[in-house]
Amino acid sequence: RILVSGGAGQIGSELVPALRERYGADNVICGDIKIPQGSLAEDGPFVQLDCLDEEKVIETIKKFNVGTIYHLPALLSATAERNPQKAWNINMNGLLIALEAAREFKCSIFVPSSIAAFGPSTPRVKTPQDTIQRPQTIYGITKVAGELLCDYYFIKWGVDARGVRYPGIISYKTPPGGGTTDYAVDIFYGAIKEKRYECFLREDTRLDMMYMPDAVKAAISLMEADPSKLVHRNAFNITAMSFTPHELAQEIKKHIPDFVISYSVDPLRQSIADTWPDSLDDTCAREEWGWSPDYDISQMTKDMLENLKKKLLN
Ligand code: VAH
Repeated sequence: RILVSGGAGQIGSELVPALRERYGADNVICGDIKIPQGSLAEDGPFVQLDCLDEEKVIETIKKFNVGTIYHLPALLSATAERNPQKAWNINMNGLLIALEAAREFKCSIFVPSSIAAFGPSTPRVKTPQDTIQRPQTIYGITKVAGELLCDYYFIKWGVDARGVRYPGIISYKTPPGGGTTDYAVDIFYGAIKEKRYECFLREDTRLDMMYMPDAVKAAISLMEADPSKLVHRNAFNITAMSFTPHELAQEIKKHIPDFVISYSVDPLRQSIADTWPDSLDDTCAREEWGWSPDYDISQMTKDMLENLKKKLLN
C-alpha cells in the first residue's frame, strides 16, 4: 500500500486521488495533520498524522502494510522564511522520521525537492542537473539537505529514495500555500473575480513553473521507473515552462481582454525569487525515466481559467 504523508496539502490533494485511481482507493492512505474536507478522507483511508510523531508514522506503516511513502509535509519558502526554526524542524526532522521508517520497513520513498535548492551562485539559465547548490533561504537549505539525506539513505542502507526538484506548481483545487511562486495561482483568482491582480513579484521575474497534472504525473512516473536506469535519485530537475508575471498576464488577456495587472513588490518574496534559476535543464529526467510535460503556458492558462471559473462561480 501507499502512504501519502502531507496528503491534504497542495500536491497531496491531487496526488492522492490520482494514486487511488491508479492503484485502488483502499490501497492509498492519506495522512495529514489536519483533517481535510471532502473526498480525500471519504474516498479512501485517512489517518490524522503529524509527520513529527514517529510512533504514529511507524504504527501507520505497520497497520496498513505500507510499501511506498510519498513524503510531502513542508513549510514553503515564504512561510519558512518567517519561521526558520519551525521550518527546519518540520522539513528536516519530519523527513528523518520518514527515512528511518522507510529503512526499517523497506519502503520506497518519494521526497520532493525544489528549484529553491539552488542559490544565487548557481547558473541561472538552463540550470544543470549537477551544479553548485548554495541556497540562501531556509526552505532551500532544507531542500538541499533533504536531497543529501535521501541519497545518504540510499547509498548507506539501500533505501529506495527518489525525488524531483519541482518548479512553482500551479493548481486550482487548493488555495495558495505560502510559496513565492504562488502569484501564479493568486493571479487566476484575481482575473476571474475582479479582472485585475496586484502582483507581489517584479514583472520581469522569470521562474520555472508546472501545472499540477504534470507535477502529479512526474511523481508517479519516477516512482514506477526502473531503478536500474536511475543514475540520479535526489533530486531530478524537472520543468514544463518558464515565464514572467508579464508573460502570464499577456496569456490571461487572450481569454479576459480587459484583465489588468499591477505590481506591488513584496521585498521578502522578491528576494527569494531573485535567488532561484530562470530555467532548468531537465535532460536527465527525460533520459533516465522518460519525463515529458503535457501542459505549456497556454494549455495551463486555458485549463486553469475554465476550472477555476467553475469552482468560484458555483
Ligand atoms: C514555494 N511553491 O514557492 C513553492 C516552491 C519553487 C517554489 O518550492 O515555496
